[in-house]
Amino acid sequence: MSTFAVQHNHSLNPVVSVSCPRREDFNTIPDLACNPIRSQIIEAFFDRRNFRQSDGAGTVREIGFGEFLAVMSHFRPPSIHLKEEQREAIRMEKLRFLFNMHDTDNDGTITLEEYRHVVEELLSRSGALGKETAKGIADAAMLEVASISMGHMEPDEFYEGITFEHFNKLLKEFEIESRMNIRFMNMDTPTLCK
Ligand SMILES: [Ca+2]
Repeated sequence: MSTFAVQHNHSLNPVVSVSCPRREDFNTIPDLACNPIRSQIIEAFFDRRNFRQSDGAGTVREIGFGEFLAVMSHFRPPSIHLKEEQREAIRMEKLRFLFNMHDTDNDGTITLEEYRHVVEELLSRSGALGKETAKGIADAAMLEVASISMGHMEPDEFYEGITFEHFNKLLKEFEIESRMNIRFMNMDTPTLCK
């Protein structure tokens, strides 16, 4: 990735030269190649909703260093010294990030169509399952989500999709605040800075 070049001059003051990364730059990251939701992760970096300072929606073609850091900050592990309300705030922030990743049209609901798209992407990696199978799995999973979120539904009732409130409820047992993070271990500095 030749996106953010960091150099040091003789006085050890970092000189950061930045070129704005685009989607194609992220496609060249080897560690992302095998990630089943690679396209969603890449798209998240270009989604205005994840820039913190921005109240706009929609996507951008390229991002600056500030936006890159803002998106990366959603993956920071929580400190062990957090108060309960701080931990909850981080949890909600990470949940919102994940929710936005699936609610691609930003209408506040993950519809069956949006959910099918994610499941198809996930299963297409295996190569063994066709589109119809993926659709069947997504539909069955959505039906279960509907029954958890809504309880009893009348036969003529229609489940519009997963709202953020449902999403939070579905993942209440999952410690997203400590699980959704990127840890930089055994980092090869030259690789990062080339
Ligand atoms: Ca939506």
